[in-house]
Amino acid sequence: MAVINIRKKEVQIKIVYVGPGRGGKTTNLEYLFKTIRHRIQSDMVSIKTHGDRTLFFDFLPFDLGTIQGYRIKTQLYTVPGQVKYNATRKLVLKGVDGVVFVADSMVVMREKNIQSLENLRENLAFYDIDMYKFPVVLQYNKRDLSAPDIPLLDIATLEQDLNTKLKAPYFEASALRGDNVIATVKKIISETIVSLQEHLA
Ligand SMILES: Nc1nc2c(ncn2[C@@H]2O[C@H](COP(=O)(O)OP(=O)(O)O)[C@@H](O)[C@H]2O)c(=O)[nH]1
Ligand SMILES: [Mg+2]
Repeated sequence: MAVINIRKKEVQIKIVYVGPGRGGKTTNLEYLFKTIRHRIQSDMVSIKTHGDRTLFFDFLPFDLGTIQGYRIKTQLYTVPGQVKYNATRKLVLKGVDGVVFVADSMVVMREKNIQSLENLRENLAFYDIDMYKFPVVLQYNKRDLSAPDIPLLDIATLEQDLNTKLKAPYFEASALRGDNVIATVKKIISETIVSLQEHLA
C-alpha cells in the first residue's frame, strides 16, 4: 500500500516491473534513468549477478511533482524473471501499488510470458491482491526486432494470451530504443493514483 504522509503532504507509490527473464525490465529502467535524470533524486541501484541478469532488484526512485497538494514520489522496481527466483520476486512485490508486465514479443517466449503472468497472479494473491482488480499495464516489448530468423508474436496473439481477462492498457514498445517506455510508466502511475484515490475516497 502507498505510504501517505499527511504532515509532509507526500505520497510514495511503489511500481514493480515484472515479466519473463530477459524480457526487458531492466532496460526499461535504464532508459528512464537516462532520459528523465533531471527528476531523479538518487542513483539507480542495480544489484546484478553474472552479466546482466537481475539477482535481486533494480530500483529507481523519482519525484513526480504534485497532485492535489500532495507530492508524488515513485519508486520503480524490477524483479528477477527467472523461475527459480520466486521467493525474491514475492518479496519485492510486498507493498506494491501498481505493476508493469513486460512481455517479450518473440514467438519463442510465448509460453514464458503466459507462465510469468500466472506467477504474478499467484504472487499478488499471496498478498490478498486480485490481479484483475489491480493497476496493471502491459508492455509488449522488443517490437523493434525485425530479423527474419526472430519471428515476433502479433499483437492480437499477445492480447489473446495475456489480456483477455485482464483488460489492461497496453503499449507496443522497444525498451532498447525507448519507444513507449515513458508512455508505459506514465500510464501505470496514473492508473495507480486513480486506484489509490478510489480506495481513499
Ligand atoms: N531488440 C531488443 N532487445 C531488447 C529490448 N529490451 C531489452 N532487450 C535486450 O534483451 C536482453 C535482456 O534485457 P533485460 O532488460 O536485462 O531483461 P530483464 O531480465 O527483463 O531485466 C538485453 O540484452 C537487452 O538489451 C528491446 O526492446 N529490443
Ligand atoms: Mg533485469
